[in-house]
Amino acid sequence: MHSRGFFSSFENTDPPLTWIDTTDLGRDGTPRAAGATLTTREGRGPAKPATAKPRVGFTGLRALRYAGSHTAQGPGTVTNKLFLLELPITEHTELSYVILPEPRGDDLRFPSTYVAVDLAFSDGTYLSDLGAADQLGFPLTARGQGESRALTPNQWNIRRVRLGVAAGRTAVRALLTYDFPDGPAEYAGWLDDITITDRPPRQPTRPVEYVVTTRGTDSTRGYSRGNTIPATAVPHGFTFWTPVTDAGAQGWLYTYHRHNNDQNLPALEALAASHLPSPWMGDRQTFQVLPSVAPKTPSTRRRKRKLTFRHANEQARPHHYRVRFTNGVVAEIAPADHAAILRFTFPGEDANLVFDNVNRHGRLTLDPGAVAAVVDRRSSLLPAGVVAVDGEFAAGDPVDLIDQNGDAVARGLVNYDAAELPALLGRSTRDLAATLGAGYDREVVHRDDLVVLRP
Ligand SMILES: [Ca+2]
Repeated sequence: MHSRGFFSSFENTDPPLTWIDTTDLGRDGTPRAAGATLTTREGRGPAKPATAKPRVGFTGLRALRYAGSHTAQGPGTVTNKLFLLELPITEHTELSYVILPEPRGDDLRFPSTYVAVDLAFSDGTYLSDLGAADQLGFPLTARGQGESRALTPNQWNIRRVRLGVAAGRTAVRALLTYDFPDGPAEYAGWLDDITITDRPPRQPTRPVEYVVTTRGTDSTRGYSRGNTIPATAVPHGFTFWTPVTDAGAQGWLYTYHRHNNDQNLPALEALAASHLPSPWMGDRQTFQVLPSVAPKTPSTRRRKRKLTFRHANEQARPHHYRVRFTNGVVAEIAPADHAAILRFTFPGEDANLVFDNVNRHGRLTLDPGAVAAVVDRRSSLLPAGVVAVDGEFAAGDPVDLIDQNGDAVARGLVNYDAAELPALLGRSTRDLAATLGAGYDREVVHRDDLVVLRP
């Protein structure tokens, strides 16, 4: 905690809970609980969230677990204290948090949503007494949040509340309250990223500034929250331009949270042109580019080249996409009617761009001798040097030539259909011509149709 604000994501580097499983005391010194219990402690995050990555927080690796039993018939309420604060509130102070209420059994009253963060002030008042409302206009009280029906169970929901109603007071405790009118019930969920900070209201001057294009991307095949991509595009433009978290996909190009890495960070594998009408329809044609600060020649492999970032460092607008990766590189996209302008800002001397596309047509794996022939001697690729064939392609299609580590070393136009090649592998052109006929002495990829990717 410092004087200018408060933040905890319940990570090892954040302020720890001041109190674990501890009921708040009222002004008269009695525990603020009636007919319900509540435990509040740090944990690993939800086990089976609908679209988020499981067993991590919304950010970071940890979150606050809340869980309790409502034993009374009719109303029950309980308030736990979480953090000790000493925080003056101004007209611009904002409280925010993310909350994931878990469904309990098949209880469609969703008692887990009747939960809200509250603040106790030094004058003995509570935020929940002051008529504060969340960003949707619903009361920021536990009862008001549940009755709003606006908290989606099993999803991370953000709640923002401007604290101007409490300006001039000093927050001394952060609290969590459950308040449900119709017990008995069981309830539980997760809380993360409690933030109290001065945030002057933003005043958008143009309609596009109201739009966040990543909205709708926290989707899976099983649960759509929009199934969108964060496209930058001009109205009726010829192409979309989008960041891509799975550069091997032609459907779900960008996943907001679920495919985060071990540190719960998202990563981009490309910035791409797209015509995607829907993830169920799939894209057609692709063009991908990604900056790299790898010294010498960067790896083209998706898992090696991808760059992590935080959504907080991502501005996703219809007219401008900008992300600052954790390695300091900044990538930006501004769309035009038939193309886009991309700008990359590198922190140091090593500055590369990796170009790629989603290639489902074919990959030929080369033995080391063939890699040397193609890369070092710029020779044509012959059947004898190919050890494996992957994918679907016809003669004339582009294919990737990869080494036995899986790295693409060249790309070229293949002279055979995929179905023809397996019978030819490892055999000399002379042998093939003798046994299969004159047409089979041709190269797999002619040197004139090759682009070497590795110098
Ligand atoms: Ca966290």
